[in-house]
Formats: sequence, structure tokens, C-alpha cells
Amino acid sequence: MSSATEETLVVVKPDGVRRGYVGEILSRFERKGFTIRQLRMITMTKAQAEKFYDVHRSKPFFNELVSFISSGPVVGIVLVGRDAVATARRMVGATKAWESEAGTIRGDLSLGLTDNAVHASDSTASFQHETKVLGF
Ligand code: 3AN
Repeated sequence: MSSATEETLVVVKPDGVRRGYVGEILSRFERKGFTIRQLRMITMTKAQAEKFYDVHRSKPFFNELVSFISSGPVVGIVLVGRDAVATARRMVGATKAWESEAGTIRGDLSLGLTDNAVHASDSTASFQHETKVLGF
């Protein structure tokens, strides 16, 4: 495992934007010490959402996921910092937000699954794919 400086992508999902958590979520990453390299609000088309979640294409929840993520604006944030992919994932917390630890973003702000407030890339390859799909 590397502790080198790297980039990751965090996406505040439509539920996080609707509930007014963009500032709260950004602030957590800033306080941690990450640098914000790029930031933009995007409403994904269905085609973009399908590409974004391509790895989940065969999952039973794929259609739900695609329609949810394209249901309203999201905020994409490219962060830079030490071990950014793994560190951001720890800060985001478990996928099932009701099970995620207090102190994590999902643990503190969500009870959802599809609507679990935030997405963070799970690898540098995913980061590259996701930022390309979102037009960063
Ligand atoms: P994470 O975002 O924690 O990496 P993944 O990559 O396993 O989770 O799943 C991608 C997204 O798909 C999750 N953020 C969640 O919104 C949704 N998801 C995962 N599992 C399910 C499920 N069983 N039912 C509905 N949605 C799911």
C-alpha cells in the first residue's frame, strides 16, 4: 500500500445535494487536509450514468442506481492528498449507510443505500474512468 500523494473523485449524490450537505461534505475533506483540485456541479444524462456505473451493469440494482444518480445535480470533487483513494473511502464509510460507523460521512448523514449521500472512487483506475465520464 502506497502513501504517496494521489487523486480521487468524490461525488455528492443527488440526495446529498438536495439535503444541503455539499458544504458539510466539502468541509470534511478540507479539514482532513485534502486539496480541492477541481469541482463542478453536473446533472448526469442517463447515458453518462450508465457509463459511470458500468462495473455494476450486471447487478440487479443497476437501473435503480442509474435513475437515482441522474435524478438531479451532483457535485464532483477531485481531491489530492496522501493515499487519497483509500483515505476518502474510509471517510465515506460503509455502503449501507445505516451500518456505517459514526464519524464517517454516511454514518453521520445518511440511512440510505442507493441514496447514501456520497460516492468515492475505489481505485485509481475507477478515478480515471469516472472523471473521464463526468468530463473533468
Ligand atoms: P460504494 O459506493 O460503497 O463503493 P458499491 O461500489 O458497491 O458501493 O456500489 C455502488 C453504489 O451502488 C453504492 N454507492 C450504492 O448506492 C449502490 N448499491 C450497492 N449495493 C446496492 C444494493 N444492494 N441495492 C441498491 N443499491 C446498491
